[in-house]
Amino acid sequence: MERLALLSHRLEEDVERANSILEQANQIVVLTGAGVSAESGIPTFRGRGGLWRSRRPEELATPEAFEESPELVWEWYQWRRRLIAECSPNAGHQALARLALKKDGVTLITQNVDGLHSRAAQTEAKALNIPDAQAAFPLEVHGAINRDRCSLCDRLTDAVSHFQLGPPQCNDCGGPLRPDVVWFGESLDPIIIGAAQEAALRADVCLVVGTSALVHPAAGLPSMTLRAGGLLIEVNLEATTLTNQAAVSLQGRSASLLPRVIKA
Ligand code: BV8
Ligand code: ZN
Repeated sequence: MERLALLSHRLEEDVERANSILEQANQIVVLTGAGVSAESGIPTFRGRGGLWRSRRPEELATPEAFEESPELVWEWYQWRRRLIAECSPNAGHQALARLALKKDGVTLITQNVDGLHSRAAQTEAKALNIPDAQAAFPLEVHGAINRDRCSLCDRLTDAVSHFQLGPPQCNDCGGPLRPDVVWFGESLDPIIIGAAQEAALRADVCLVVGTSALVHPAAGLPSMTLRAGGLLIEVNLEATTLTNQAAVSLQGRSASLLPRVIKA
């Protein structure tokens, strides 16, 4: 019992330290990964039950895979869209939205394509009676699964909701539609990743939550804050390559830790 009490006391101290670092910071950048959405029921990629456990990313999340087997890739995204449609933002998304709505100088950046941060932004802005939720909408560096993009003319449309065997055709040019996400081997939108890198460079603190920090260039953002003299706070279920560079590393579930760290 003694050891458990000691561990939870230490965690409480770390939560307090993280909270005071955030309170004193002028510029905060937040980077989230699949771990933030795990407690909403959306599988992560590399952890237990992760999406890449049963399939290899190269088979499904690359332009070559889409070229090779458009039906398989399209079906996989349809399956993920249906799953995400049943899920809601959790207390971690809500705490981050409140932080961004109530404190100046906060930039949310997400690798997730599930749109849960944006949904939390809208519900929290309403709950706080803040007319404009914009401040809590994240930079979605890997795109958004609920948007389709034409592979030929880049026309954007809301994701097709009815079941469709294989990718639908673009109404403008007849090209095959694809989810508007960034696949491996594809460049990120230079405006979005540029804004994210600028925010990381000017941040006093980078709060990194629920990411294995393996996928670049997004995974390089926390190091940009560190190199520019900022601090790192990590919230994750397990240790990552960033853990030993963190001023505070909180090991645990983001949906329970974030509301305690942010207390906004
Ligand atoms: C690029 C959208 C320039 C799709 C994703 C060879 C050829 C080409 C490129 C490369 C190459 N070698 C390396 C590269 C670069 C490559 C890369 O980084 N590869 C890695 C894997 C080595 N990057 C790219 O290709 C990028 N583009 O570099 O362009 C270029 C162009 C041409 C040629 C060369 C370079 C594009 C990368 C974007 C890929 N798209 N997603 C889709 O989602 O369908 S990436 C995918 O991984 C997701 O977006 C996800 O967000 C991202 C990162 O994963 P995580 O979010 O970290 O999730 P993960 O499961 O890994 O970890 C979850 C963590 O949460 C764990 O630590 C777990 O412990 C924790 N956790 C779990 N539960 C909880 C929790 N924590 C707290 N609470 C909980 N409850
Ligand atoms: Zn088109």
